Parts: sequence; C-alpha cells; structure tokens
Amino acid sequence: MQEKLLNLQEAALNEIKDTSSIEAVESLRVKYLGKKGEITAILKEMGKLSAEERPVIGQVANKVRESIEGSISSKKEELKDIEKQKKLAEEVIDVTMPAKAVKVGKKHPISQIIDEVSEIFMGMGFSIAEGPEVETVENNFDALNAPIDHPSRDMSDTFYINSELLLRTQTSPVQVRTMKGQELPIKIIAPGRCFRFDAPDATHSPMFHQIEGLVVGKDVTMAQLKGTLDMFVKKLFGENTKTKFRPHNFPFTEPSAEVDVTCFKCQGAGCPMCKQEGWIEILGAGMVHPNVLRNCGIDPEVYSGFAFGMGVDRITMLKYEIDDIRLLFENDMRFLDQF
Ligand code: 2NL
Repeated sequence: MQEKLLNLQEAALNEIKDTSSIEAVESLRVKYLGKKGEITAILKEMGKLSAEERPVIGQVANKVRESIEGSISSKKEELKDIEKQKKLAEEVIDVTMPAKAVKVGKKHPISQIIDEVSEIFMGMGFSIAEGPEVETVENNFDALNAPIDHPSRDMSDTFYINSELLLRTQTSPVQVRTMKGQELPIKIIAPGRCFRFDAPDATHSPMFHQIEGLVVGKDVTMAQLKGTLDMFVKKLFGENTKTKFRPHNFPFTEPSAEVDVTCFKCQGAGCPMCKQEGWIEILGAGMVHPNVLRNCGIDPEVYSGFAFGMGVDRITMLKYEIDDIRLLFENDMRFLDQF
C-alpha cells in the first residue's frame, strides 16, 4: 500500500510538472485529491490494515497528499505568473509612437461673419438682441406696417404654424419686441436665422441668416444712418470702401434705400465679382416708418429711428467667393474646412 501511494505520488508530480494551463492543473487536483480521487480510493482500503500498519500508512498518505498539494499550488503560481508576464508584454505602450491627430473644429463661415459684424457694431455702442424663431404674425408683419395683401404674407412665401404663428421671415420682430418692451434710446443689432417658403437653388435657401439693426431715440437722423453704415462697411470691407444709397421701398421704412458698396475685389473698377458694375448691393435701410413706431407704442412726433438689414449668407458667399448657398448648409467638412 505504501508502494502504491509512492507510485501515485510520482505519477502525480510528473503529470503536474507537464501541465501548461491552470484548468489542467485543476483537473489533476480533482483526479488525485478530490473526494472521488485516487488517494481517497487508496485510503478507503485502510480498514483492511492491521492496527500497527495503519498509523504508518496514514502518515505516508498525508505526506503524499501534502506533496501533491504543494506541487499543485506552486504550479498554479508559476502558470499565473507566466500569464501575467504575457499580458504585460501584450499591453506594453510604445510612448515613441506618433500620436493620433486631434481634429480641432472651428466656427462655421456664417458664424464667423455674424461674429465679425457683431464686433464692429458693438464697437459703435450697439447691443446684440435675440428673439424666438417662431413668431407671431403681429410681430413679423402687422407691427411692421406690412399691407394686409403684401405678397410676403402669402402661405406660398411664409411657413405658417397656424393663423397667428409663423417662422420669422426676417429678424425685425426682435426689434419690434425691443421697441415694445424696452426704454428708449434703443441701439441694437439682431442677428439670427430666418425662414421663407423658397425652393432651394444656388441663391435661395428656405433657412437663411440676417442681421438687422435699429436705432431709436430723439433726433435720430438719416445722416446718422449713412454715417453708421459708412463706418460699418469700411471696417468690414476695408478703409477705401464707399457706399451708395439708391431709393427703394420697404413697408417698414420711409424713406427707404438699398445700399451698395464699392466692390472689395476691384475697388470699383469693375470685375467678375461685381459683374463689371464696380458696386455690390449689400444692405437695405431707411428711417423707421411712423406707423411702425406707433404700432410699438412709440410717439413718432417725439422720437425717430433708423433701421437696416443685411443677408449674412450673401455676405459670406461674397467674402469667400462661394457660388452656391446650399454648400453652406450641407455641413460637408471637406467644404467647411476651407474657411
Ligand atoms: C434687407 C432689408 C431692412 C429693416 C430691414 C426694420 C426693422 C424695424 C423697423 C424698420 Cl423693427 N425696419 N428693418 C429696414 C430696412 C431694410 O432689410 O435687404 N435685408 C436683407
């Protein structure tokens, strides 16, 4: 029996030595030391032994068990260590490898122009005013003296939410809100998104951007309007830029004008940019119509004001020589990256 145990020990130790996985070691532990294992099987036969032999064999059996246990646990440690070293080798970080480039975004060209124009007017003492894109018919049309049959009011030109609400067609309702709710004098610009029921093409987008300006107070004059816009275009397009006011008609201003600036590409000589005219139309402007002041609770006998508006998308397209407005709203990074 002693010999059986020692043979078993030798076999077990040899088998353990040759294993290469923790699972295999574990199954050897079950095979030799488990409840149905081989040592247990031998020990079950101890009953057949004499009283003198029993303690001797018992001692041998314990030694064999201890030696197998010891061998198993040191094999397990050894395998765990190998596994750890393997993992460390796999996870090694090469700090000399070139890093992945971090893509840093930038302002959309339209936001760049809005910020540039806002800076210029803030430098002249204007504040920035904002308002909702969903507006009332009252603020968008009625208060602005738009005739009840004006074509811009038509369902085919304006996105109506219902009979009282719409998507604003210009940022003027922001100024209407300011006149109705704020003390005079007022000196604001209102940049923002506007909407018109237009089929998209190279020059039209149903969503576009505008910046409007408004000054209301005592003794506000057309000369101040011209001086303000003159200074603005010099700052935006260069010191040599000149303005030209052409008579026009808007329902919300009287008198009204369209404002051209000397072409910033050819300084007025004529080139493809200005279609050989030397001038580029950039703004609409005028003195706030007395009806508009009255509609907003301001007495036109005491106060006067000027207002102007410009299309941000058009200015962006001119400045960056973009020939299709839709490119500005497709958000293709290959396009936007250029500005
Ligand atoms: C253009 C022309 C303009 C205004 C906008 C305005 C606003 C109020 C009262 C009076 Cl609250 N006028 N805005 C005035 C003249 C022209 O815009 O061509 N925009 C792109």
